[in-house]
Amino acid sequence: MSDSPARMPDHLCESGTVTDANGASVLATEAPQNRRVFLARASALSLVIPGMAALGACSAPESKGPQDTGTSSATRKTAAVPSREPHNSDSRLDSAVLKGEHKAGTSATASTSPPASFQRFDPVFPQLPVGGRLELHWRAREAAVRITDETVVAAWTFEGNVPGPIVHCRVGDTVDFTLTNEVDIPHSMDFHAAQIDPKQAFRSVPKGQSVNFSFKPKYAGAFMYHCGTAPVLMHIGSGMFGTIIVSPREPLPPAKDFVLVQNEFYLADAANGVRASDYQKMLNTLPDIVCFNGRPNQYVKEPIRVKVGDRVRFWVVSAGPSHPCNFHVVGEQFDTAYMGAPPGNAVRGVQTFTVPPGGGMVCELLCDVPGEFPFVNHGFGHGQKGAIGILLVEA
Ligand SMILES: [Cu+2]
Repeated sequence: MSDSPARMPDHLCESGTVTDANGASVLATEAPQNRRVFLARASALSLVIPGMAALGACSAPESKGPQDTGTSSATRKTAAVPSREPHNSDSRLDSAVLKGEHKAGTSATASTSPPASFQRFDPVFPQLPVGGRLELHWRAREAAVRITDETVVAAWTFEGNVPGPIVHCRVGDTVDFTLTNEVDIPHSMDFHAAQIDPKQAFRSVPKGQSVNFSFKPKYAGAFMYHCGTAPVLMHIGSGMFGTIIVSPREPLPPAKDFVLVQNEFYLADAANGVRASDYQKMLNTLPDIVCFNGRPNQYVKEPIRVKVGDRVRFWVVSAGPSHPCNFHVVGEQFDTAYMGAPPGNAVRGVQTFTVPPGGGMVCELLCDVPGEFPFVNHGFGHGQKGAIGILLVEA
């Protein structure tokens, strides 16, 4: 893309001045120019991640290290490369650590060998913690994750998988969480189930450092967690997301519970058998793959099995980063869907329930007919890209 004024629309000159229909100058808003500058930077950098694009977006490389408070604006102005000042368009939480030095060549492509075989992601969540307390110590690290027999993704992960581990607790339990960052790019953790000062708890940490915080979930439901380091789009889009299930204090009706977190993959061509994420594709919001629990069509290949008479409860999260999940089970209806924290706000007789990106919904159906019931994102442009599975109801 050219940044030349000659190629720009006539009404927008280089200075960002906008003219009206009569040629009179009117005050330009900042947004178009900021967007144009961003796109110019994006085209100047290789926006395939992990790699220089990630570094450009996440760091101020002229800075010397975590203790460096930054360089002068004069230094930045004389830099030969496009400006890489942090542009926290998605988050204002991490400017304190974005001045660290982050080296190139940190991608999983370079440092990790592909996993030997495909592994189905188990949609069943763990038992409740004993004593109402959950202590988690996770690592942010890079990993090559095989999402189909043919496709290996170079991912940024919590604990080496996409999605990250399923967390399960109850309303009022204490979740004590520590994240240690093992890689050069800063990372962080944002639990949607927490009410907490995000500037402290969700702050980014550089390599070798940890962040710790605890919280007591106030509401039941299916909640997303994700890395909140700017640009958030890149960190979620590269695999740093998952689900925390918060059960209510009073048990819900007995059911077979399953977690489905939908996400999109935006992938570059394979290099050495591994596909990196493509940030420009993320910005264009046209995914290559949309899927449940990080692997397209995995529950077609190996269905979720229940029995006639079972109540099935789906805890559905859309991690995005950009698209909703229009959740539908073919040949079934949700007898109950919860608009908010279950068991409150129950809606009866729902055919399709939309889960927005960054949201989670709980829906139940009673399996009184045997058969194979496809569960899909009924936005079929996305269902077709892998957001489909089979609920097998056996007699
Ligand atoms: Cu991250």
